Amino acid sequence: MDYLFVSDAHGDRAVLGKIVTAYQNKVHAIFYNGDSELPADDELFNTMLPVIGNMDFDAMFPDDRQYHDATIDIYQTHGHLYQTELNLNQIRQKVSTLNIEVVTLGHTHQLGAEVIDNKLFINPGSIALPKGPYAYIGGTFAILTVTADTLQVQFYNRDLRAVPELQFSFPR
Ligand SMILES: [Mn+2]
Repeated sequence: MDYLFVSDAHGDRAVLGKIVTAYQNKVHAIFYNGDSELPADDELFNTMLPVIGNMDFDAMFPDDRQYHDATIDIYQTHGHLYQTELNLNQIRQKVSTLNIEVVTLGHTHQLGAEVIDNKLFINPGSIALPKGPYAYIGGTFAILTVTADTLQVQFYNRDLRAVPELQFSFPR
């Protein structure tokens, strides 16, 4: 079962459209982690599950989301409400009481997949304005593949190509 995460498009609607078209029938859900700068009634959000970012000004976006299906439990938020630009202390506190396996964030524009407090934190990076050591890729998103005993994360570039050095596997 696959789940796609994308964030921080900052007005680059075209690349989001490309991702939705390519993946909407291939993954179980597409999470949009904030800072689209699009209205909440944009038809892209008929397919993607959004949360509000610090650069979104449509109050119809939710602050966060707890996603649950038969395969996985995920907590989604942009990150600014927990000041993730400083550190992960507040978000770690927030999710400590939640019965979830995956936390997904945006905001920093830096990709990451890391287990913290027994939860997998996935930041897909920014699809448009990447920062940090992987900014040279030019923008990324991530696909989580859930199997019976692993959580696998593969990052992709804007051409929808897997980045070979950005593939990670974690035991469940
Ligand atoms: Mn942003």
